[in-house]
Amino acid sequence: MTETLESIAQAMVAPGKGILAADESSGTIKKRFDAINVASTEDNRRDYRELLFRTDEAMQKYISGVILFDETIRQKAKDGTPLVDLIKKAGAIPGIKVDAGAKPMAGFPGETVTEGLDGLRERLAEYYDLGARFAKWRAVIDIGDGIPTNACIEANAEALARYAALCQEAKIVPIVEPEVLMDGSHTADRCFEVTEATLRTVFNRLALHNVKLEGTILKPNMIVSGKKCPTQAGVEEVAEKTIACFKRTVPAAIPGIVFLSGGQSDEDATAHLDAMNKIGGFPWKMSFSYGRALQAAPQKAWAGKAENVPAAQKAFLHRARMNSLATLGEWQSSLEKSA
Ligand code: 5MM
Repeated sequence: MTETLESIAQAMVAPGKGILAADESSGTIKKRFDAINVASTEDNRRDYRELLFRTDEAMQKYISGVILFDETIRQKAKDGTPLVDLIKKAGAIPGIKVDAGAKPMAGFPGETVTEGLDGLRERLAEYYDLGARFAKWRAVIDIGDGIPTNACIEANAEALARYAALCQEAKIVPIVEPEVLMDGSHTADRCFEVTEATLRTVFNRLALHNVKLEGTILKPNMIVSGKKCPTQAGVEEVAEKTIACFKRTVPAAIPGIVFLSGGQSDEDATAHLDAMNKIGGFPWKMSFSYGRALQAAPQKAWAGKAENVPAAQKAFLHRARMNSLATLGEWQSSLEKSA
């Protein structure tokens, strides 16, 4: 079959499958390794990611694609096999994070704009040759006193649209990730308001830049209460509000919405996704592109020790399976307890 943007995007949200976000940049993976007392060396990062990509059952049955960091897309497994080949062998699609990070926005204290457009055309061509068929760019929108400003939302949406257009020119599917952070004490309704405004602007800019929606995947936050909000929205409320917000703002031509976990507990991230799919009645696939909610458990089980690799793989398989069930609305909390 000829590979098109549409066929790649459809494969990324194939039934029962979702994306493993393993694109932690150097600073973030160091933070994750610090938490398990593992030194963030090139070999340790390789060993850890290799154990994930060699979890055959998880990769073959539940993972449609993996988002990689620049180092990882060039890295080889201990036996010399390129890590990208392990991913492809499992039937998953390699992807690449191409943004250069969220940087303080001049004139707008407390807000950031994501950089990385300079030289992006050339980098995308190289990543295509290295095997990437989709990419990811994350914009960060924080909620606080007087923020986000329209200027911050507009600047980030414009960058996302320019990135997405360059990806499609390079035959690479863009994952468009505008993340409204769950840090802070705001309510779920405030999260709704900001996410709605953000998504409206993002889809406006995607249209302005002639981005083909059929070949684009959206990676958003769910509508949740801020972590420090005294009243926390329950599972049903999160599911209903998230669906309502997306029905208002996300065109039906988008093949899939793959959520980020954003600091939710593993089980909350699964329960919310499951509740949305149990409700159903929306035009897009709703799946996952979790980083922390797929990796926290295997990282803890691994703790940098070779003898813990089977336990870490078991933990990764379990989370991948639970989230796969959630994409079908077939998860139950009892499955967590029995495991
Ligand atoms: C895996 O974390 C990704 C990379 O973050 P940095 O650029 O800060 O290192 C991150 O973009 C991730 O893909 C998404 O935020 C989703 O991850 P979570 O952990 O929120 O599910």
